[in-house]
Amino acid sequence: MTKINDVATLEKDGEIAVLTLNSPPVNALSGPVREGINNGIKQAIDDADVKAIVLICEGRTFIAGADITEFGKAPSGPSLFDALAMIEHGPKPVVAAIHGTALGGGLEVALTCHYRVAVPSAKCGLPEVNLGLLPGAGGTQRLPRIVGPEKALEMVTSGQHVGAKKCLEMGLVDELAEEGKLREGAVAFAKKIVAEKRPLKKVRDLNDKVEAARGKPEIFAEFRKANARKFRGFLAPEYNIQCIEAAVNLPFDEGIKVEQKLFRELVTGTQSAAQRHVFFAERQVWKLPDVPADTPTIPVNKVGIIGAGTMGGGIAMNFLNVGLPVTIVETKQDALDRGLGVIRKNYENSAKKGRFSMEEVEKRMGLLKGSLDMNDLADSDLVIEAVFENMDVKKQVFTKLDAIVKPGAILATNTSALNIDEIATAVKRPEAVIGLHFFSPANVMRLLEVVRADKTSKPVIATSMQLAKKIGKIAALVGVCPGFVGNRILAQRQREAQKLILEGAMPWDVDRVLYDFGLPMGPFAMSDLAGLDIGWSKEKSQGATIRDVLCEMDRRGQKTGAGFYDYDENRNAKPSPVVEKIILDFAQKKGINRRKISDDEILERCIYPMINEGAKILEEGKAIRSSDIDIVWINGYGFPVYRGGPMFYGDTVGAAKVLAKMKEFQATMGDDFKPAKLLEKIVAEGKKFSDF
Ligand code: 3H9
Repeated sequence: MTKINDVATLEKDGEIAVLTLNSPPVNALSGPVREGINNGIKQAIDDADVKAIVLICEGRTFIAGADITEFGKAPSGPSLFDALAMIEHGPKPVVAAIHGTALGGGLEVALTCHYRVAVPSAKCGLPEVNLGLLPGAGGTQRLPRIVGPEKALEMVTSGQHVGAKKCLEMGLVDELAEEGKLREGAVAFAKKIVAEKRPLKKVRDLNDKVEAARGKPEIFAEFRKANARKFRGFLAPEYNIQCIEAAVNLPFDEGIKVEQKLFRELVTGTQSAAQRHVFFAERQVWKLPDVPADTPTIPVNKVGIIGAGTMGGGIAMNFLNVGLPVTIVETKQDALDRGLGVIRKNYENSAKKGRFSMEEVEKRMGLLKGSLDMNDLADSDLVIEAVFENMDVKKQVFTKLDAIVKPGAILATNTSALNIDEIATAVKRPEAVIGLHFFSPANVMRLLEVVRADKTSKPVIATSMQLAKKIGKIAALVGVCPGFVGNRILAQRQREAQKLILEGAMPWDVDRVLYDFGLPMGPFAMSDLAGLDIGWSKEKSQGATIRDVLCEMDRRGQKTGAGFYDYDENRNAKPSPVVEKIILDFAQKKGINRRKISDDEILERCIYPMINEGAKILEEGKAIRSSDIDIVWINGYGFPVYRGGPMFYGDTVGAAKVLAKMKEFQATMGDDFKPAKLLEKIVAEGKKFSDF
C-alpha cells in the first residue's frame, strides 16, 4: 500500500489500483482530499501495470460534497477541476465505488469517473440548492447528459438523495454491488471492463438526451411555473434551472462557463451565506454545552398524553409514527372519541394520498389507547400534558401525575406561555419537569422548543432532545421566560403590526411587505387563518381593539368568510373596505393622526424589534446561541431560510444599523424600541450576533 498523503492511499489488486480516501466525518473535498485524488490518480496512471482504477472511501460515506467550511476562504491545494480533469482525461478507466452518499461535489467526482458502482443502500444527489448554490464542478452539465433534463431539473432543484436502485434505472449508476462488499464488487467490475476492453465512457461526450430536449423551451417554462410557489424568493433554484438549460442548448464547455459564472454569483451572495449558516445551525442546535453527549438518558417506551384536543392528538401522532405506544387521557368520553377520531382520520387521509398503507394506519392506531382515567398513565416513561392554558388547571394535573406516575418518568408540559418553574412547584420531583412546546399542527411542524426549568435534570433534558430527534423534530433548548424564544419574539412583531395599522398602514400593506420579505404570510392573514376569536370571549368583549370589533361583527377570519380581509368562496382574500373604515374610525377615536407609512418603515418596525428581543434573550441566557434563535424562527414561524433567521439577518443588515434604527424609533415612539444591552455591546465591540 502506498500512502499518497494523510487522507489517501493507493493499493493494487492485480491490475486494478484502488485509491482509498479517508477523511472523516464525510470525506468532504477539502484541500488534502483534492490532493489525494489528484496525486493518487496520477500515480496509478503512471504505473504501467495498472489497467483500471477504483476510487472508494473509508468511513460512513463516499464523498459528501465540497468542504462547506472552505467557502469564502482562500483555497489551498489543487483545485477540484484539476483533480476532475486528471480522472476524466486520463487514459485509464476510473470506477467510482459508492456507499453512503455521493452528494454535491462527491457526485460530481463520480460523474467524471468513467463508471459508477454502488451498494443498494447508497444514495446520490446534488443538494447544493439547499445551501443556496448550484453544483459548481460540472454537475449541472453532466447529470442531464445521463438522466435527461427533466430528471436533472428535479434533482438539482430539490436536492433530493436518490437511492441506488433508482440510480441504476436512470443510468446514473452502472452496476450494483452486494451490500457490504463494495470494494470486491467494484474491483470485479473494473476487471470486467478491462477484460471486455470497454471504452472510456466520458459523460461530457454523451449528447443524445440533451439533444432530444433542444429547442423545447416549454420543458423549462412549465417546470418554472409548476414550482413557482416552492421557489419563491430563492435565487438558487432559478440559477440551477438556467444551468440545465445551458446543458441542453450549448456545447459542454460553453455550458461549464455558464455554470461557473452562476456558481460564483451564488457562492459570494447573501442567500448562500444564510443557507450555509442554517446548515451548520441545524447541527449546532443539538449540542448543549452543559449536557454532554454522554449524559445518561431515560429509556422511553411508553408515552402518556393528557388532553385529546388538536394539540394532544397531534403530539400523540409523532410517537405513534415511530412505533411508540401512547395512552391519551381525556376527562369526557365524547372529547376522547372525537380526539381519537381525528387521529384516525388524519392517518386515513395520509393513506389515501399514498403515503402509507391502510395496514400501517391500523398498526399505528393499534398503538394508541384512549382512557378517562389518569391512573392508566402510571407506567408511562414520559407524560405530556396538553390541557388548556391555565396555571391552576396545569398545577392540579401535575400534582395528580406526581401521585400516579412511576418514579423516574419525565413529566412534560406543552404550555406555550406559562411559567414552568411554577408548574414544577406542584410536584415533589421538579427535576422531572420540562417543557415540550410543540407547534401546531404538532404532527407536521418541525420545531420543538425544549424548555428547561430551573430544576430540570440533565438526563431529562438529554432524553427530551434524543426523543425529539427520534420523532423527526428539530429541537432547540430554551429557558423559561414569557413566550419562551419563539412567541416572545413574535410578540414584538405583533405589537408593531397592530400599531402600524392604527398609525397609517392597512393590514394588507403590512402583510404584503412581510410576504415579500419571504414569510409565508403576514400577521393579519395569519390571524384570519387561525381564527380571530382564539382567546376572545363574547361576554368580555368591549370593542377595545380592532379584533374585538371584528369578532363582535362575526368577522372571525377565514372560517366565517371575513376577518381582516373579505374572502370569496375559494378563500381568496381581498382587502376589505369595511375593515378599512373600522380602522379609520378607531384611529380617529383614539386621536391618532394617520400618516403615510413607507414599506421600509413597516419592515424595520416589524423585524428590528424581533432582532433586539433575540439579543435580550441571549443576554438573559434563555437561548444557548444566536443560531438557535434562527432555527426556532425558521422552523416554527417560516422565517425565510435564505435570510438565515432573524439573527443572521441582523448580521447581514449590520448590528449598527439595527441599533441606530432602534434608537431613532425609541426617540419618537418610546421604549418598545429600547435597545438591548447586548445589541449596544455588539456594536461597541464591532461584533456580530453570530458571535454569541
Ligand atoms: C458542493 O459540493 C459544491 C460543489 O458543487 C462545488 C464545487 C466547486 N463540508 O450531517 P451530519 C459535517 S456543496 C463540511 O451530522 P449525517 C457536519 O457539519 C456540498 N462539513 O451527519 C457535521 O459536523 P459536526 C454539497 C460537512 O450522517 C458532520 O460532518 N453537499 C459537510 O446525519 C456530520 O454531518 C452537501 O450539501 C460538508 N460538505 O449526514 C451534503 N457535510 O459533527 C451536506 C457534513 O461537527 N451533508 N459535514 O457537527 C449532508 O447532507 C450530511 O452531512 C450527510 C451525512 C448526509 C452527508
